[in-house]
Amino acid sequence: MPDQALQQWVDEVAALTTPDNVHWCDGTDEEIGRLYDMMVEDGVLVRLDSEKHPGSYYARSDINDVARVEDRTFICAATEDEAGPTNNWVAPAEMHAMIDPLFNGCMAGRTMYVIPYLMGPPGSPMAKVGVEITDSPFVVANMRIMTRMGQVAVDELGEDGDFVKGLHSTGNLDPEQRYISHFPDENLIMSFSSNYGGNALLGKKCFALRLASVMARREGWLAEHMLILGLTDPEGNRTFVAAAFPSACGKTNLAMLVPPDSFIEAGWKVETIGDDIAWLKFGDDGRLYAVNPEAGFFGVAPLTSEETNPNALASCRANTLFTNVALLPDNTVWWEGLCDPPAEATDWKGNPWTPESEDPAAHPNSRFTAPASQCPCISPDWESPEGVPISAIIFGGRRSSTTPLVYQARSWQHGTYVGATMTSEKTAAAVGGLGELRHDPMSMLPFCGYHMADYWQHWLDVGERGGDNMPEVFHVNWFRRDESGSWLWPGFGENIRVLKWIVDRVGGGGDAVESPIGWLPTPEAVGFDELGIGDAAGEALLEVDSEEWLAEANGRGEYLAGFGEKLPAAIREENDALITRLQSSD
Ligand code: GTP
Ligand code: SPV
Ligand code: MN
Repeated sequence: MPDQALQQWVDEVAALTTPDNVHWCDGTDEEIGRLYDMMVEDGVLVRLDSEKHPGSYYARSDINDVARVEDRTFICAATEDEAGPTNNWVAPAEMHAMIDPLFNGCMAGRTMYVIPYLMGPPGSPMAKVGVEITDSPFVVANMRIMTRMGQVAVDELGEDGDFVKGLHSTGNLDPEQRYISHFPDENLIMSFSSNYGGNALLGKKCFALRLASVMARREGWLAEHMLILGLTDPEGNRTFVAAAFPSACGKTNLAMLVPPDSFIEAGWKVETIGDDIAWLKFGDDGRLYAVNPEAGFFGVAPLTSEETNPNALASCRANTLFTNVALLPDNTVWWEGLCDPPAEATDWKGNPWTPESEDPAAHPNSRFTAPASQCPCISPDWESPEGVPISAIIFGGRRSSTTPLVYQARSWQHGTYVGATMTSEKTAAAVGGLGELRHDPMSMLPFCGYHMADYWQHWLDVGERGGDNMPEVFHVNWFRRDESGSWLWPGFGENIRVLKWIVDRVGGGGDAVESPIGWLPTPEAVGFDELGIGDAAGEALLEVDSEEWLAEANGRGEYLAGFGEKLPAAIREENDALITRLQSSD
């Protein structure tokens, strides 16, 4: 007997969208096998080589449907003030009047799939149920990898449980009719005319961040755009950290980092809990514990290689969906940076491609959808119902100048300010403005479901509650460049040197020098010598230029002032204090 409210909603949606059939997804192998066969037959998917990529498929999207669309993403809170200045707001009734008609009869001739899914580990007090209704079998296949779909969710829901409603239709993929709308007061998401990840897999950013952030504020926890990893030192001490970097700024890579040989030999080990989203809640001991609400990785393909991220490659060898990469004649896939270019390929648009072609073969935001359980370094605790205790929170952006490799905030309040004033260069994960520097607080600019200044206050409140048990806060930047435009820092596996310093600091060690922006490591503490990073590059990596930083802080002051009365005084005071420290450091 399904949940009554669910049955009623499904009936209502079917009456509105008039599908030919309604199919309740059970998430079994047989079901997904049939769907894959059907999609291959219909030409929606290509079945990949059964030895090199067993159980895996290749898809090309519409060429106008390759990334999140932030300008068409809406938070339909009751008032504009609740949504805040960083979100697009339309009143709920007005949005319904605009988009409900788009769903009118939109599934005629199609099958309507009802997908019950669980976000969070089964049996976890943090887990929450969603139901996505979609007319796209491609979305069903992705959701089956990214979430725990079927019976496990139905069981959790019971006969009268709460669930988040997500209504999705492919529509006609017209970008002008594309709407990703959130109704926090109705626990409802409505998504029309896109099949792309963050726009269409409604458990991910729409539920687990935008709606969950609203719930988290109400219930006293945090829903964050963060990876979660565990680091074991040679003595066997295990430390867990969570890190918030904006889209396509290195979360998946850091989450499954392979340490350089010298670190492996010394006994360092990295384990992955999550690569994109963390739900953090206080445990009985007063510490913050994190769970990964997802069950899969929706990872950026380009530049993923045996050298940069072997664990991601291993994760997406089998049972994976590849979207908008290049297809090779032997039914395998390729993307820029994977290995030497093939002599010929079919590019992401379906055109013949050779190494002489001008455009890339894979779209810069091409992705793999792969089960997290296939990651060689997945943590034995990745599905732990209570989550893992977090000792450090790391913010990070993509900055070619100004921001040093790593620094430690002075306190939780200062760390909240550091997160609130993050800036990063835009990437291909969202449509528009590639490379443009923008403020992206806590890497949640596109994902916070309410007023950003209220969200900062919530961070401060959580910090008050946690007191001395709160994690230490850090900021990293892997992307600083020299004058010729080359990366100053090798990144990837070598990032463990920065993680090691962070863990040392959390444990009360780690050589550090105070600077106006916070604590910086000494060059030795992050291994510049061993890496052959010379004095000039080393200085540039750890430089805090007072003039540049004064300009930065003044810019932040203007940005913060834009939040008006809701801006927490503590955040403004932190910026003022930074300016004072910079002025007296000359
Ligand atoms: P989303 O899935 O969009 O949230 O992205 P993400 O934050 O998980 O980013 P991901 O790890 O997929 O990395 C995005 C891009 O940054 C890839 O092309 C990586 O190769 C590149 N990248 C990741 N880590 C590093 C690093 O340490 N140094 C450099 N130079 N590039 C990196
Ligand atoms: C991101 O853009 O941050 C992603 C991909 O992780 S999406 O699922 O589209 O949000
Ligand atoms: Mn992301």
